[in-house]
Amino acid sequence: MIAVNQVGYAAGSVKHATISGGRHYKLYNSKGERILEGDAQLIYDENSAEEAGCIDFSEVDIPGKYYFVDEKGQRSCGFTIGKKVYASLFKDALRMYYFQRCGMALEEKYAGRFAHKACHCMNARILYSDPERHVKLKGGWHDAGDYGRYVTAGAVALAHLLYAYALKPKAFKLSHDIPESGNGIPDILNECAWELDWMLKMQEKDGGVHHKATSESFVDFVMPEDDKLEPVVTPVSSLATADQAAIMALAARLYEQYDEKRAKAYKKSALAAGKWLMNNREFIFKNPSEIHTGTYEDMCDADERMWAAVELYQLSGDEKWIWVIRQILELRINTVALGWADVGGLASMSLLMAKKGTFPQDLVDKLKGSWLEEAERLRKISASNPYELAFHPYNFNWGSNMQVLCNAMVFCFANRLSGEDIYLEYAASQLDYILGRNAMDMSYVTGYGEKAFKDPHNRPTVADGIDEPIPGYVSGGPNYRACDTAANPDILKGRPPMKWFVDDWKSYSTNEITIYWNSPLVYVLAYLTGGK
Ligand code: 9MR
Ligand code: 9MR
Ligand code: ZN
Repeated sequence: MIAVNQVGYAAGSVKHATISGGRHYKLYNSKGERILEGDAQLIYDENSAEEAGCIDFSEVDIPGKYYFVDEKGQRSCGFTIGKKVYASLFKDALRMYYFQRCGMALEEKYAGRFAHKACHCMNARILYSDPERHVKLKGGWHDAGDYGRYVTAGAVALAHLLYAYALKPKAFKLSHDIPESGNGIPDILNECAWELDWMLKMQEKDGGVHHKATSESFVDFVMPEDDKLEPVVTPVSSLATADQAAIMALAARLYEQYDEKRAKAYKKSALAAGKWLMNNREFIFKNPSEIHTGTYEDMCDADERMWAAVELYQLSGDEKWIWVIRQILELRINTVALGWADVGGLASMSLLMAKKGTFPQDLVDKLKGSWLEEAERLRKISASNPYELAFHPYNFNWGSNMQVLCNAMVFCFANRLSGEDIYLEYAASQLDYILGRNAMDMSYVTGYGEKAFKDPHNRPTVADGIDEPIPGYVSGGPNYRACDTAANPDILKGRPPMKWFVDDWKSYSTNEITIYWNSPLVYVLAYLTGGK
């Protein structure tokens, strides 16, 4: 088998594919002309439990369509070499957020055949603090294949999107074809405002932010407008409050130029959350026993607090936040992680993006050092296996594709810090994996690739009666600890970690979709295509 990036390779870039089950390969163009032929060197790959090798065909650079054939005569998926191979993928990866919008009818004009009525417009009940109190809570993005709305998950998705925008604004000049398009504000900001404005409603007057709003249990597989279960707002958590402080402070900076009113509201929210954090130093999080939806539980809020401090310092210039950063760094938290549970990497990224002189130089040096160390660690792992994936078998957890893409983010940002192009090559090899250069021979983005996954654990996709899924959604990916009825040790026994995946909507632990699995893809595509 020869596994390729099924979407394609950018002209002028390094181009790699992975061969297994034999070493001889031939490359053909769309006219059936043989362009290249050779033998790869095979080595054992622990992630796929196969002998496999890397094919370097970078010399082939004429725009067009191609495919490989292996020594058994098996044809690979087709792929393109071209200048703008990721343009349409990038747009659909962003339009995903429009499709996740809650509280708004998705009109045919923008949503096509996936249009549906407005959902979850009823008031929500506040749990514990004031059971009689009901609040207006329209808006936000559905978290995933379920209809929950979670502050911490939302903040992290927003962070990937907004830091990408801050780093590579040129990549975001495109219209998303959403209702706000053409209003003079970049569509990435239009889209993110849908979530940010909802997050404002999750905040109490004292600055504390409620952790999430979901029904008590997951609803069946119905369209969102048919979900009549009452939304319940769970208690304030320090995790949500710190994430809110950070993301609102960032948003206040980015929206100022375009939308003063919003920027002001975001600033107010960030400062109130910051005040709450200083008044509530001890860790607080409670997952109510009557709520059975996703918990996003996280035992440590130090990394969230550090991210908040980094952003609040840039917003307010208040020196106490430098003191907080120093205190937290004493705890030796992970300062490179970019997922929903550990956000230390978001703190570092923000601090390292700030203008020279903003933060004390010793902090800059320290965080830059850890970042480049992590990039080197990941580079060595990638360089040692034929898929050039920065993964060991134990990395295949729930949402492994997010980790793959977050590793690509680490490479991208390491390129910014060091100027070394080698990191771009490794960012691209992680992207290759997502788009088909993997042992499943599968593209993990709906609608993109000859063998793209089709059957996500996504309520609208199952309930809408349309065969095809909405394009541009990233799957969670192989999960060696899968625990659902379609993927579990009884069914997948003996499979290697890289193949512990089924394209079946019933497999929520391998094949769901989420807002924070698309966002690192957006970041990576923006970085790789957004120019200098
Ligand atoms: O649909 C739910 C999905 O969004 C969650 O990620 C997942 C894990 O919390 O749970 C899914 O719901 C399942 C529930 O946990 C168990 N019964 C079957 C539900 C739907 O497949
Ligand atoms: O993405 C989350 C993953 O890292 C966890 O292992 C998993 C189990 O706790 O939960 C995932 O988050 C789900 C959330 O709880 C509910 N909405 C769907 C999310 C993706 O499956
Ligand atoms: Zn909704």
